[in-house]
Amino acid sequence: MAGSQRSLAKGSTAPGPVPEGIIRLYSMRFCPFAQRARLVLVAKGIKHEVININLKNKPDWFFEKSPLGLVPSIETSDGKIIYESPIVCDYLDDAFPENRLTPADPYEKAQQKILLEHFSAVTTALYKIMFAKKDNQDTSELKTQFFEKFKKLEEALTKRNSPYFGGESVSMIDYMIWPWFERFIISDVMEFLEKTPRVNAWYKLMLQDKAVKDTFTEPEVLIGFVKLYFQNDLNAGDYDLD
Ligand SMILES: N[C@@H](CCC(=O)N[C@@H](CS)C(=O)NCC(=O)O)C(=O)O
Repeated sequence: MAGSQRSLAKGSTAPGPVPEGIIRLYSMRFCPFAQRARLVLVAKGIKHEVININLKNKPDWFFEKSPLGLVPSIETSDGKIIYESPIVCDYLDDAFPENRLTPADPYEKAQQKILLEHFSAVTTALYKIMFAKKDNQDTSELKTQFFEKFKKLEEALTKRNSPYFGGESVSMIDYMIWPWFERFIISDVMEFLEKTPRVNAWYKLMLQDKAVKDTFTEPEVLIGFVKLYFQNDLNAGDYDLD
């Protein structure tokens, strides 16, 4: 997996200036929001370096790099800081206009943003299931609620009649939602893909995508991370590193 260096924690020295011609990403190996930025960096072929942050024991200097204390954030060689994953991804697409991921057409662009809003209900439902599972609660009702939201994605592909959410090829919206599909295994909702044939076909196409392959985390590694995370292990983010 790319970006697999140990995380920097409290007490670490702040990294020096970003080298000319490079974007620096502050990340965490298992963060789906940070994966959005990693997907866009790879898909657009932007030269970058990744600095992983120990989110359970953050360095003090990290707040200068990300005022909300969250990953992802990016830093440019002239010291600009950009954070919040959709804003980071849009910035990257605008600042590096080759291999555009966002549609030029304003209506298409708006459609992608609307779908992203709908998708936030899917992620909320996934987190609810994950926490209920952790507490050994029954998740059947939560899974029904999840499927209600998830079905909207099948409807979107049906309406558009295209393999990807933005049309005939991969675009920004696909990368914005992908990271959570890798994490379906954690909430035990893989079975729902079988009930949504168009989304399932999209899922299989995405698995072949270069950026997806480059940023992919194996399911058993994700499961191992989540276990440590729930144990409040300070080094959960470094799970599976030597
Ligand atoms: N709205 C933010 C969410 C980012 C986020 O929640 N990142 C998590 C890791 S997956 C984080 O940095 N957590 C640290 C904390 O909550 O202190 C975005 O889209 O970038």
